[in-house]
Amino acid sequence: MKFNSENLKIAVQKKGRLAEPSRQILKSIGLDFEHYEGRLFSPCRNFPLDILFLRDDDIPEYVQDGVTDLGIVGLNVVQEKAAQVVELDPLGFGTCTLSIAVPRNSSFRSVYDLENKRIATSYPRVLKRFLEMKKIKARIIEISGSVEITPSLDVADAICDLVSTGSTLQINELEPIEIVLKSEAFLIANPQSLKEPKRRELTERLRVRLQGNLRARRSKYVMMNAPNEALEEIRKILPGMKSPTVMPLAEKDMVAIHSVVPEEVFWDVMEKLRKTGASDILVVPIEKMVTE
Ligand code: PRT
Ligand code: ZN
Repeated sequence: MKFNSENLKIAVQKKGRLAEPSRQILKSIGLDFEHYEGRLFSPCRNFPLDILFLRDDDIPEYVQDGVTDLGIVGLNVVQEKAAQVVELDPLGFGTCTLSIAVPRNSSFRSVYDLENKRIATSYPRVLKRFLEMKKIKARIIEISGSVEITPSLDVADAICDLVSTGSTLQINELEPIEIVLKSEAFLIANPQSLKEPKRRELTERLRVRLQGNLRARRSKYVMMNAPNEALEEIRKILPGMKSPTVMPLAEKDMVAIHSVVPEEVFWDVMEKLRKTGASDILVVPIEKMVTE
């Protein structure tokens, strides 16, 4: 297998939390590539793209140095490495927060109570910046793993670690008191590569596809029947998007209305629609969505 220098290159996590969803999102935008354990590199069969499988910690630097044009990695890692890369798009997976947590039985209530205390973390740079911003002087203890056990070992008074479900904190009798960073997987790019017309064009093609997928995932396709006279009101309720599709029904004075509704306002819109007399509301997931 040969590395093709003409091809665009993207680095994704080899093994870990972001590995499967990263490969999944690339497959979902129609890229055809092989993957099996131990493989470090895969060319796409149907797009001029090579995929490199790396440790997530190395991805920001590889992208910064131009070894790859693009990367998929948690924002937390990008910020901690302070790499010179462009944060292009959030990808909607790997969501977590980098949070400060304290022992549940401690007297610490806010981050200001941690003045002159010890905070253990694997994210010293991000934490340092945060504490400086808040003008809090605390000792940062850099730990590479199992940060959550440090308070019980009296190595630290508090921790600053990634949290998703919060169950790790709970098991260790810790409670979060402050969010330092909200993170999710990001598409990042090498700034130089974005300036080269050919590479930029390929990157944009990938981004359009990714956006199409993300938008689809964040929206639902809604179909309903409604009395003719409710149409105006329904139009006002259906948010943004293009105007809805309206079709006459066999039943007199009734129409079928189809529209796309963003996930975040979905229930709100549903409740309002029902009040207008809309009935037989059917909601289906959207697989892809390309607008403009
Ligand atoms: O081997 P490599 O260096 O590539 O991987 P890694 O072990 O450094 O990272 P990995 O695979 O654990 O995580 C990769 C990325 O996933 C992180 O950089 C984050 O961007 C993202 N992510 C999302 C998380 C979590 N959620 C998460 N919960 N990374 C780690 N965790 C930890 C958390 O700190 C806790 O210890 O998982 C544990 C369970 O969390 P709770 O809150 O669900 O209990
Ligand atoms: Zn890592």
